[in-house]
Amino acid sequence: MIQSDLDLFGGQTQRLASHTVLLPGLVLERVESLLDVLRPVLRAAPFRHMSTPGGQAIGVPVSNCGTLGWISDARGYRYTEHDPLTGAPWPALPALLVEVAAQAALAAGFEHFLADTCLINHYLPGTRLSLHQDRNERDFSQPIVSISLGLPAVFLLGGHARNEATQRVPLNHGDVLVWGGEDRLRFHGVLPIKPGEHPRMGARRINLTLRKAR
Ligand code: MD3
Ligand code: FE
Repeated sequence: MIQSDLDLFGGQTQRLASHTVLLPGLVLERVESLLDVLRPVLRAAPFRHMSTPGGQAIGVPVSNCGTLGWISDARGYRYTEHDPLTGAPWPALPALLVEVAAQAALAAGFEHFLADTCLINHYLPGTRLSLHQDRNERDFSQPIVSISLGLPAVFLLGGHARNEATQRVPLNHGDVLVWGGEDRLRFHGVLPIKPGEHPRMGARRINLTLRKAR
């Protein structure tokens, strides 16, 4: 996609850090198609709560699709080939998600991005995601692509140490965020979602993160 296409149904591309790019509204016209491919995935692998290795509940229910899925339990944070809830392989990663991820990555300057997993996060009003790094993927030179659907969120973009200052970045329905390179291991989180009702998604936010885990 070229810049002028982006402007037709999204806002201006915003560079938030050297290798972090916000593509406002990039998937707005493909939301229905995205929801169509997510429905069967979530039927086969429903959202579920996970706990940290220390035994604390994680506030954001998750699911996955792809050859691997991210999980957390007493044994740690990791990727598995099977859904621990059903024992079945994770549902296949829909081609549409792979395509959108590659397109967004390219628009952010990362060529040939081939996602093999999608982590699906479910937020209700009041849900937050505390500051963390994403370190379970094998190759940190690969970018991550995040798609936001539903209620708006304020995303916290930190530095390479937990105590560094954070930028607050609003993320809205249809926005896509891509980060990689030297930003890949930045600390990040999500402030508590404000109460509200999204006209298409209701009182929830769904975030898709497309990754190459292996
Ligand atoms: C990281 N999800 O699943 S994605 C996660 O909105 C996760 O559900 C959040 O963090 C969510 O691990 C945030 C967005 C994001 C954006 C830019 C980043 C994460 C980033 C820049 C650097 C590092
Ligand atoms: Fe993360």
